[in-house]
Amino acid sequence: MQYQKTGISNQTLLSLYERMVKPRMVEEKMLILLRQGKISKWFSGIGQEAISVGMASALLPEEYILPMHRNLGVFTTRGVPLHRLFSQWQGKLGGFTKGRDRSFHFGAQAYRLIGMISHLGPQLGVADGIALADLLRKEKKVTAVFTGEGGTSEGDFHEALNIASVWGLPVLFCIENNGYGLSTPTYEQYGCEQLSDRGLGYGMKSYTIDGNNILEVYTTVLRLVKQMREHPEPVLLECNTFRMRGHEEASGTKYVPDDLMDAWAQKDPIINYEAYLIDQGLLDHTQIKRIKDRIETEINEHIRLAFDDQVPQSTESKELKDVFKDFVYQQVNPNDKVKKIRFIDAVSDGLRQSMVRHDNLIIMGQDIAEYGGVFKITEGFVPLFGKERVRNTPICESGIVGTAMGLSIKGMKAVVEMQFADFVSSGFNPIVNYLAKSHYRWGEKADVVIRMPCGGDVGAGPFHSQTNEAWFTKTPGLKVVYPAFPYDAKGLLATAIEDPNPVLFFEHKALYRSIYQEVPEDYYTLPLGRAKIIRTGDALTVVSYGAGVHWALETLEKHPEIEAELIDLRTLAPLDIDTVYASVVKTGKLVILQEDSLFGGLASDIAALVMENCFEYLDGPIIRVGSLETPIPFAKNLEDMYLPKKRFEKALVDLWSY
Ligand SMILES: Cc1ncc(C[n+]2csc(CCOP(=O)(O)OP(=O)(O)O)c2C)c(N)n1
Repeated sequence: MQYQKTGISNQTLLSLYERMVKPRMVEEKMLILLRQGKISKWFSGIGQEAISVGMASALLPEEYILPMHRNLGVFTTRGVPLHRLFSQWQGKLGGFTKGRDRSFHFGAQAYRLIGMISHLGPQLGVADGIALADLLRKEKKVTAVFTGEGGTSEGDFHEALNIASVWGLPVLFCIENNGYGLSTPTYEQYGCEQLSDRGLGYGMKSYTIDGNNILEVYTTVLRLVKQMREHPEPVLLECNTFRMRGHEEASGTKYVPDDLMDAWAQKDPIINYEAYLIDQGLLDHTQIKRIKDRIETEINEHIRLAFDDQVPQSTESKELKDVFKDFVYQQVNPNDKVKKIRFIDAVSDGLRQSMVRHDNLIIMGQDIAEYGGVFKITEGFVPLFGKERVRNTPICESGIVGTAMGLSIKGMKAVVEMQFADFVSSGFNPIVNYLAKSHYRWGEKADVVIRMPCGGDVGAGPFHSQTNEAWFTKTPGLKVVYPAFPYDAKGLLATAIEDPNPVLFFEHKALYRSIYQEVPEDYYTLPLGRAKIIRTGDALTVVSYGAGVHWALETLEKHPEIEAELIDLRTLAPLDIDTVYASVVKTGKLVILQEDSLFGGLASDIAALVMENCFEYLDGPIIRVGSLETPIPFAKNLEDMYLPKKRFEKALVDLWSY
């Protein structure tokens, strides 16, 4: 191995050595603990230390790094106390996740480290968001993010690199190419010669370097980040290395040819560097022993601390409370001035006034800038707020949701417009796995609102008509808002943006231009989690939300003989079930109308809750009404048959006369 130490002080040369030895020794200790059953799983980075250490040593402490499961050296180089890592791996209280997540699945803002989620790719987009925040604040910083070569096959890799390229974000994308993704060799993972070749396709600089050569990694990264701080742009850096142990310890390395293993053993980053330093007269065996003794003492002391650490004790209510960041709702009352506007104007006003109120709010979406979005919600925003805050995105829902998370990590707020709610499926993973779980896992908020133009009755067929709220109400950690009226839409959107937790904000397209209301001109808020009784009655209770509320109103107008109480849920998570209970206690009958196809939707859960909690007050079966269990058809007559309006009328009359 060729080392070039030009320009590096002897002190740095030695510290790079010690920084590599430390994670190696920690790992060796962990392998013993693993065999003793004292930790649950281990993903080894033995043989890959030069990449973690070189990268973390070249970056400034205030620059963010997003490491993976083989980057222990990033954590140790950043100075994370070992006992906290040991506690983390044992699920103890002194770790980073209160025992809620394992291994390297955590972040630590104090160390500017943002950990991975199991799905590998999503953190690449998060790095974009962090870098975007730095760029917007004119902080000359670089963000570094890791991926294995396996992770480069995920769409998230493509999306994140493309976003960074289009937006000129100073992200250093580091591919740790260690030969295997679990058991998959590189030739079954990708077809290009080397992964850095992909840089050309993204219009970015890219390099392949020897990832086992600490000085090559360190000096290359040092050079790159210096340029990137001054001239923000992404760089793709492929570091060739090898995975010397199994994917995780239990799975072994049987599928790796022996000669490959032997060849890479010769290239061990620590043994070679140690020999070099000795050869240069910078290190001798006494010093090596002293360094290793010091590290061993530290490891042993910290292991003791972790063993003495407590296992987390909790209660159901504490666990539930930690799913969301505390948010104290502030009521903002408007003055009396109102104007009659459409639903769509209310959403637009709410968004615009939030942009004025929060100068850290960024909105992102396809075609939302000069074009104003396909529904024109953001029309006229660019002259008011500029293109830095009103951002057109490439077509990359997953990457943009990740970017929004990155902005939040840096203390900003983000609103993402899905062009149609249907397309959220392309950004589903980061929403339900990253945003939803972050606060519970490691206490990090996700200050992101995802706007969802949704719903049928617009003749738009299977991919532009879905109302997919149930995909999200199922997932703890997400708030779901679904207004039916302009007044609610404006006030609830304002609150959703104030709230530091992730909110899915559903806007029914059929209501956009058909529903008018007198709405305060000023900024105001409305609390999440409160249903509204639209009309009172004693005969039965109708519960609905979104367009369903309007269908229920129309139907009830046709049947003045039915004195129904109509509840508009307005927010689905948190769900104001108490208002439903109180009404059912009064009326004894309940019909729930949802636009979504029936099975597994809100109506089913509300029916179950009412049955469990109000059984003795019921005077009839709880009736759920929803759409057919088919995709949403295009032709008007078919869509009419699919939607539940007619079935609702029959159910209403039947239950009333039951
Ligand atoms: C989306 C997703 N698919 C599959 C897996 C299972 N899995 C975990 S790690 C891994 C291999 C990753 O390979 P690579 O990105 O090269 O990183 P390495 O483990 O080699 O460091 C796989 C398949 C996963 N975690 N997430």
